[in-house]
Amino acid sequence: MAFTLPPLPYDFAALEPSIDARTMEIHHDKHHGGYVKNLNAALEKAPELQSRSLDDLLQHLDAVPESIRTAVRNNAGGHWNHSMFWEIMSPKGGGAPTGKLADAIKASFGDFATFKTQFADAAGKRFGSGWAWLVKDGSKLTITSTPNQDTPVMEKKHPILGVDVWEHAYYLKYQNLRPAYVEAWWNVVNWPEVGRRFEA
Ligand code: MN3
Repeated sequence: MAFTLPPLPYDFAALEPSIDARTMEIHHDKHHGGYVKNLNAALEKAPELQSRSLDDLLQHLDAVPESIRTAVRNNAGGHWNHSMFWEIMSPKGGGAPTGKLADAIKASFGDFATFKTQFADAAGKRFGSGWAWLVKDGSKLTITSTPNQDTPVMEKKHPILGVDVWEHAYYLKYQNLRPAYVEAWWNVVNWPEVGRRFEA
């Protein structure tokens, strides 16, 4: 069965002013839509893989024929990463995590402010296009980053929060000012959803 583009769980303008409506529209419809379309096109050349889940494809890229492996890596990664990205943002976002997630952040980083500084640092230092991640590792949390559309899922890890630092995620509003985008992005982080993913 072909992969499909999930609808945004809110309007394009819902994350204003942190993320502008035009960026959200292009990002979801054109960029994420493109990953889904290109993933399906690549898998037409390997029908035996079409029933695999996204996680399964990403965790076993060595089982993908070499002729389409890069296309599957980039586009399955892009589909996975963006599907989570829309969910971990909300017009009612921002603030701080609570419950078990808050406890885990404290245990892993000392306090929430230190976590935010380290996460923003990982986002800022990712050279070129990519993502910064908060990854669940047992009861611990770690911060990492990946280039392009690579995802911690490829290493069988469990990302619970990620920020897209491709220029397409912020250039219309923030131009080259990635740190300003990341600073504003905290205002739309959907902590209850991140907490749900942590406890899943
Ligand atoms: Mn993107």
